[in-house]
Amino acid sequence: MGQQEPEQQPSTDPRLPPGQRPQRGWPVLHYGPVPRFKPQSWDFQVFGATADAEKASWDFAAFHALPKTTVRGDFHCVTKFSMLGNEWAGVAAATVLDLVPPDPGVTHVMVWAEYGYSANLRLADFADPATVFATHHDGRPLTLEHGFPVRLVVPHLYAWKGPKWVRAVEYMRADRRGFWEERGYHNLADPWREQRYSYQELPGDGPLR
Ligand SMILES: Nc1nc2c(c(=O)[nH]1)N[C@H]1C(S)=C(S)[C@@H](COP(=O)(O)O)O[C@H]1N2
Ligand SMILES: [Mo]
Repeated sequence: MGQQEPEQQPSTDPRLPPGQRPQRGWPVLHYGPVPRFKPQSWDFQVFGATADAEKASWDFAAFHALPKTTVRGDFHCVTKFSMLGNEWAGVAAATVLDLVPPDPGVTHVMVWAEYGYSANLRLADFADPATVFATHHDGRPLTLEHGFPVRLVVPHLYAWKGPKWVRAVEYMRADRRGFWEERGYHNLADPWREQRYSYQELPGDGPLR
């Protein structure tokens, strides 16, 4: 460690979780390359423990015909910047749960993106009314770098729980770690509890590693 963090002005904005600072502009942050969008082969799948044991899938047109919602939410990156007061439009995760009901034993979901990026969520976090498969930010379509055509946004959790370039949702009867959760990030990711790293996990916060 050695080096001290520079002293920071305490921010009084009540929307800022501990250790976060407000960010102007919108940085692009992800692991790996930006995937190409191929409209002909693009689909959005729901698989795993669905109520009828069938996989569901929407092509690009069908996905865009789903009922839309708009939510306001903050965006907290674990690297400590927060973007406050975003407007996200898209398909509510709750709508996906309505259209493709999970088996009653489902407790968690894995949200899958291009190139195998994934993030696991408790069913209650996924079902939150503000959790949205966003196609638009502040009235404008997402750019490729920010996840076009669809990214997940879970405003009450750190932003790594929101995969860009989403392709699938897997319903699960037990918890399993996603991409960053396997690489040292906290399984639950609540910014208000500063759940940044897996070494902070308490018994029951995540599956055994
Ligand atoms: N597919 C994919 N989604 C991802 C990531 C990634 O590496 N790959 N990084 C996450 C992290 S850590 C953050 S902070 C946000 C950043 O989103 P932005 O680039 O739109 O700011 O995307 C999240 N979604
Ligand atoms: Mo992040």
